[in-house]
Amino acid sequence: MSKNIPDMNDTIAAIATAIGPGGIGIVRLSGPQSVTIAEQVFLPTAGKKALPFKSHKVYHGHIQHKKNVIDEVLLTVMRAPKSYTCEDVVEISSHGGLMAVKAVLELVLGLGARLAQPGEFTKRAFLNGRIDLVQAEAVLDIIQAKTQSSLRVSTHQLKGELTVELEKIREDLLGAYVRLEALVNFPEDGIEDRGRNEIAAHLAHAKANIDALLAASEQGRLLREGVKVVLCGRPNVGKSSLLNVLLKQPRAIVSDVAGTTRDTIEESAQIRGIPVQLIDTAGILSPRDTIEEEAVKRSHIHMQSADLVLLTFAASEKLTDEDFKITRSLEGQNILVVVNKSDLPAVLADEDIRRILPGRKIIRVSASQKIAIAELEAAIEANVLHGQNVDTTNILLTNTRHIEALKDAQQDIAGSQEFLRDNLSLEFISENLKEALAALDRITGRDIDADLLESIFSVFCIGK
Ligand SMILES: Nc1nc2c(ncn2[C@@H]2O[C@H](COP(=O)(O)OP(=O)(O)OP(=O)(O)O)[C@@H](O)[C@H]2O)c(=O)[nH]1
Ligand SMILES: [Mg+2]
Repeated sequence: MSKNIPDMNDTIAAIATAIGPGGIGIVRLSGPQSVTIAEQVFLPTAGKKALPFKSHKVYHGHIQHKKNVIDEVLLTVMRAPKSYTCEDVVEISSHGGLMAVKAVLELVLGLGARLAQPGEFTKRAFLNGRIDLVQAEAVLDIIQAKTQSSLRVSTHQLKGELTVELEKIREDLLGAYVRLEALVNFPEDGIEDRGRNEIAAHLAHAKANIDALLAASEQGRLLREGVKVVLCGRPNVGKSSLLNVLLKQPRAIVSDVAGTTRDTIEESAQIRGIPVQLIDTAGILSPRDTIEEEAVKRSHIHMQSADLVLLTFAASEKLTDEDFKITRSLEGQNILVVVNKSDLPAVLADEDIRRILPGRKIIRVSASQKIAIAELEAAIEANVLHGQNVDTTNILLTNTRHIEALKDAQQDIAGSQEFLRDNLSLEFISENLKEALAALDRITGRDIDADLLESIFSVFCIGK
């Protein structure tokens, strides 16, 4: 395809399991030389009769180099095209831990295999036509999935369900295009009206399918990328205590000394299946030294980029100037008001808060007594999902790249529909349809340039 795409005739090798102590470690080879290389290093327990290795069979034996046994292993051969990459693949399962796996890898590299680039096995599966780009990206999403729900969505994508939906849209666009070309090339009196109606029907169908995919995509993106939730509030209201209960572990130091948290604390969590980056900030307003100045600066940076701010007050205290000041600094933000310490006698009324924060949802909780934490989690979920339920069976679109391309197609189709309504020349529509088709093909990888391919696979881990 291009200079950026490494040679497909090479045999590539990499450690496919996580590096570190573990039960087994796997070195994977793919390419025309993989079986030959395996034959040179692997001594089957069954002896010569094990040769030639049968496909999809597991062999017990030892990896040897110059008569030295490196490890006792299991070897699996998967011959082309029935393998992950559609090429001859060999997997050597040695004992886990760094040394054995590394020794096996070095040995096969010494015999002519080349160290695989990140994601190169999956890239080969794509370039050899076993999976499309959507499925290749789903592999990465599965590896990186942080919640059950995002894993479920990616598994659907890997099975090709998004591809099937995209194919339906493509068929409609092609249907419209073919009809259009016929009208342009064989203009006969009397059939133009019927032709235009057929094109309109195809376009409407394609657009409805795209609209449905995009409607669920916002939730899909959320499941994949997560949301940034920042805890704000003046010192001592219990921000760090809230962080700890939401994380379900004592991560931040909690004390009755105002100004306990001096640096921002970032942790990943799951709130009702949504991946969340939780950030606890320092409640400081008037920094006393350069460290506190830096803490305030960091808090502000996080606040600005937050998807949701949990603005925290203490039920046991009236609002103070500090509360007003913080509230003002959060103007324009998506805020959920949390009144903590609801186990103590209530001094702060909802009306007091509504006066400075009209129309915001207020949740009363107690971090230390774990009161109404489930309600707080539900309120966070409702806020970020805009009150909709996440139905993972509906979500097929999660990847920003796919969403953007589909939006392009949506626009092109809308343009075609407008031209059709205005009875404009069919050539205009033809151009728009071609663009829409190209946008779809960018998603599945039918039409993709080498640089984009490079950037997609470069974020994979080596060995996948
Ligand atoms: N009664 C009661 N006390 C609480 C509650 N939550 C936190 N506290 C106490 O309030 C004090 C301050 O809690 P922190 O979580 O450290 O407060 P913070 O907002 O992080 O404070 P800074 O880091 O100083 O800005 C501690 O003594 C906590 O034990 C609660 O729900 N009820
Ligand atoms: Mg704190």
